Formats: sequence, structure tokens, C-alpha cells
Amino acid sequence: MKKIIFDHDLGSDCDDGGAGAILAKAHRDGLVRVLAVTHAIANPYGQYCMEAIFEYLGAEGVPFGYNLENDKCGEDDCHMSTKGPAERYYARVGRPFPERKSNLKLLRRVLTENGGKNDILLVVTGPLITLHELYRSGPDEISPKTGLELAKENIERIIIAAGNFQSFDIREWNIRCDAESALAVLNHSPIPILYSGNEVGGCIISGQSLADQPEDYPLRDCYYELNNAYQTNECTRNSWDLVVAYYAVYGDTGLWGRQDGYEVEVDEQGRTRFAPGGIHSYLVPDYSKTDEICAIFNEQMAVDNRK
Ligand SMILES: [Ca+2]
Repeated sequence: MKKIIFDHDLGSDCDDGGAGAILAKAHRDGLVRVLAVTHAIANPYGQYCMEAIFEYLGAEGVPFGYNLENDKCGEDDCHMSTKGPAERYYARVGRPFPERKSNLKLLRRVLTENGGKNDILLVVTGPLITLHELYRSGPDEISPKTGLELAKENIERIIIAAGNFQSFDIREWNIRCDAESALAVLNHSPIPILYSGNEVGGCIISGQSLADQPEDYPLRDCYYELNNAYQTNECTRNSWDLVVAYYAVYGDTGLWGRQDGYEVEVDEQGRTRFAPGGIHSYLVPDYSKTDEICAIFNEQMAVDNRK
């Protein structure tokens, strides 16, 4: 069974939640095993909501980590889509917010326990803050190895929503949000990376199915919360993060093209350069399939475990 680690930045945006729903259902249904879910940003409300989404969809036994390592993206605008939904969910179930445990310790433990099998897919839908902390970590009580050694020995591929492979002028958010981390992790990566540039998921507007879901479904609440902040009555969003989650679970389904064997480099402005001759890959959008993909994502985000 595929093993997946999911690192996201749900909070200032909501499509990470859609990606989480895809992964939660796949884990619940035995298609993949989600070994850990980590949260790149220091503002915790997004991870409170991600825990709620997994719980609501019936995905059990997944450990969650929080960014206790730095204060990057801790500001109030980093919980724009998640503070209200988190407060409403935990008030309704009558529990305090979940305990915040360290991303770094969780990742070092999960990678150590994997025993060097090099078979984990790391799905990333936010800035590279978590991975940068992991790569910089030294030996500790969990392992005598560095974080970079643990990653190289256990992570087969990184699948990430980042960059742009149509225009060098596009300054993509997940890179420019924390360029220091992005450059350290992405440029010259010894681990193969599959990129889904923002041209792939940006053209797919999904979430329409959430309007018909129960009002206490935390994913629905997050989508409405973000749209309300923008003063719309919709519950939709671009699907940047859903693409990588779906691809990680289902692989090549013909919904996108794929180019392999590239060297990819990003700069501190958030721009992407790529050329043949490396170990990395990128997805290519097929705009004739936009409606088909949108329907799939809407089905993936809907609640399907309530009688
Ligand atoms: Ca994201």
C-alpha cells in the first residue's frame, strides 16, 4: 500500500482542506496509508481544522504535527479560512483544541520507523517550511541521523503544488512565501520532485458540491469562511492542492500529461526555470478535461460516510 506524508498550509487558503479530504478518504478506505499530517505554518487553526476534517470523514489513526519550530506565517491572516470553523467544530463536539505536537519530532520518528525503505510519497501543498526544518535537523534522541539523511533514505518522491511551467514571469506563492526554504529544499534536490505548477490546478474551480453538505462539515465551513472574507456567497476555490493529493493517491489517470527528466530551479522571486537533464518532473494541464476533473474533485470533497 502506498505510504503518504501530507504537509500543508491550510489557513490563509482553503484548498488544502480539499486535498485533505481526498487523502482522508483514501486512508479510511485502505487505498493508502497516511503516516503523518504536518502543518507548515505557525498559526495552528488550519491544523485544528485538518484534524476535524479527517475525524469527520472517519479517517482514524493518523498522527498530526504542528509548527512549533519557528514563527513563520503565524499572523491572523493565516487563519482567515479556519479560525471560525475550528472554534465552531470543537465547541460542537465538546472538546478543547487538539494538543499541539512537534512536526519535526513526528517526521523524524515516522521516517526512522520506516527503516530506510525509500517508499514514501511526500505530498506538499504549502511553503517548504516544514521540510527545511527537517533537512536542517541534526541527530537527536529519536535517530543518530540528520533529517536530510532520513529524508533521502525514506522518501521516494515529493509531489508538490508549486512553481509555474508555462511562464517564467509567474511568481508562485508557495515558493515566494518563504523563498529561503524553497531554494534550500527544491534547488538541487537529491529526492525526485513531481511539480504541479499553479497553471495545473488554478484553472479548476471546485467546491460546488459543498453547498449541499451538512452545515457542520468542517471542510464546507472552511470554504464558506474564506469566500465570506472575500464577500462572496460561493463555496468554491481553485484546485491547486487537490491536484497533487489526487495524483498521489491515483497516479497517472490520463487527466494530466507529465514530463519527466528535468532539472528545475526556483528563484527568490518565486519564478521557475526548468530544462531537460535532471531527475524531476512536472504535470501538464489538459484544458479539455477541466469539467471532468472538477466533477471528480466535487465528489471527492463530499461527505460519503453519513447514513
Ligand atoms: Ca496550500
